[in-house]
Amino acid sequence: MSHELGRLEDLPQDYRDELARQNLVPLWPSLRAVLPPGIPARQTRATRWRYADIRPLLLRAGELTPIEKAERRVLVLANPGHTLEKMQASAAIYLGMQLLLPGEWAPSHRHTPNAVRMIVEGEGAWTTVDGEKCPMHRGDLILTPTGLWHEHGHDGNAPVIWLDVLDLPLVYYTETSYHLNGTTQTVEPGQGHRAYARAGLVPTPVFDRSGRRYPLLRYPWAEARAALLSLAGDRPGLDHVQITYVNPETGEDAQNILGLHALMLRPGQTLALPARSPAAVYHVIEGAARVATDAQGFDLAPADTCCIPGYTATTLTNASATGPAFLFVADESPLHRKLGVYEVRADGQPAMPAQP
Ligand code: 1HN
Repeated sequence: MSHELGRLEDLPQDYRDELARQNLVPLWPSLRAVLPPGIPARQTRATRWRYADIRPLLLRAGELTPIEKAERRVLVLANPGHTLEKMQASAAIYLGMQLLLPGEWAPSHRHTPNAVRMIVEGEGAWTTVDGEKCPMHRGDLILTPTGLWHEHGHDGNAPVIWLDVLDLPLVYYTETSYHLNGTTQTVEPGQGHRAYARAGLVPTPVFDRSGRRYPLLRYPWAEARAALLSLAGDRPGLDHVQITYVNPETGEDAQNILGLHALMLRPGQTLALPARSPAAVYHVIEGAARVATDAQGFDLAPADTCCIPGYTATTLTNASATGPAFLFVADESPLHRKLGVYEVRADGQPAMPAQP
C-alpha cells in the first residue's frame, strides 16, 4: 500500500515558518524520498573514465603545477551524479589518478581515510608506508590504511601514474576525515611486511607475529595474476574467477570499508553478475573488457576505469576471444556487510536482509 502523503504546500505558511524558526521539519512530505519503495535512490551514475583522456591532462598538470604546490598531483574521477565538486565516484568511493615525475617527492602524511593504490604506468617510483619502502610496478596493489604514515618518491626517468582508491566520501560524511603532516620516514629494510607476502605462509605466532593491524601492505601483481591463472586452470567450470585481497593474519578484507579484488575473464567469456547493494569500480589491468548494465555499456581499454551504482545487475565481457582479461575491482561490500545492509538480488527481487 502506497497512498499519497501530505505535501509541504498543504500546510499553512505561518505554521511552516514557525516550524523553521524552531529548527523543526515535518517528516511526512519527505518520507517517501528518504525511504523509497523497493529500491534505494542512488545519485551514483554509471560512469566511465578513459585513460587516454586522463593521461594527457595529468601530464599537463605536471607542467602546470609543481609537486610542492600540489602535495599530491591528482585528477579526481568524479561522478557527475554526485556533482563534480563532491569528488566522489560513489557514496563511499573516491577515485583519483596521481602523477609523480622523476625526482619528485610527495611528503609524508597520514590520515583517517583508508587509501589503496593500483599502479598503472611507469617504473622507478616507490611509496613508503609505515616505514616499509614498497616498489611500485604495474598492477601492484599497495595499501595505506587509516592512520599509517605514507610518502611517495620516484628514482626512475619517466612519469609514474597510479589509481588512488579511498573511502574518503564516507569518512568525510561521518565528519571524521583529517590528516597530520610528518617528516621523512626512516626506512628499516626487511622489517617484516615481506614475511607475509607468500600465500599460506605467515610468521610463527609466538616468535614473530608483528601485532600490526595491517601486516601486509604490498600485493604484487605477479602474485595476483599467477593466482588467477592457477584458479582458472584448476577449475575449468568456474565462472567467477576472482580473488580477494585479504589480511593474511585474519583472512578478512584487507581494509575496513572497501573490498578489493582482482578478476579474470577467460578468453571470450561473458560473466553475468547479479544486482548487489554495493557500488563497484572496474579498472582494466590487462586486456580489454565491456562492462554493461541493462541501461548502458562501456568498452574499457587497459587502464580505463568505470563505476557502477549498487543494486545494478552487471555483465562483464572479455573483448578478446584468444587471451584473458584482468580487472581490478573495488567495491563497498565490507561497509555494507558491517552495516547489515548487504544484499544480492539474484532474481532481481528485493531481498532485505533480516538481522539476527
Ligand atoms: C592522499 O593522501 C593521497 O597520499 C592521494 O597519495 C589521494 C585524496 C584525498 C585525500 C588524501 C596520497 C588523496 C589523499
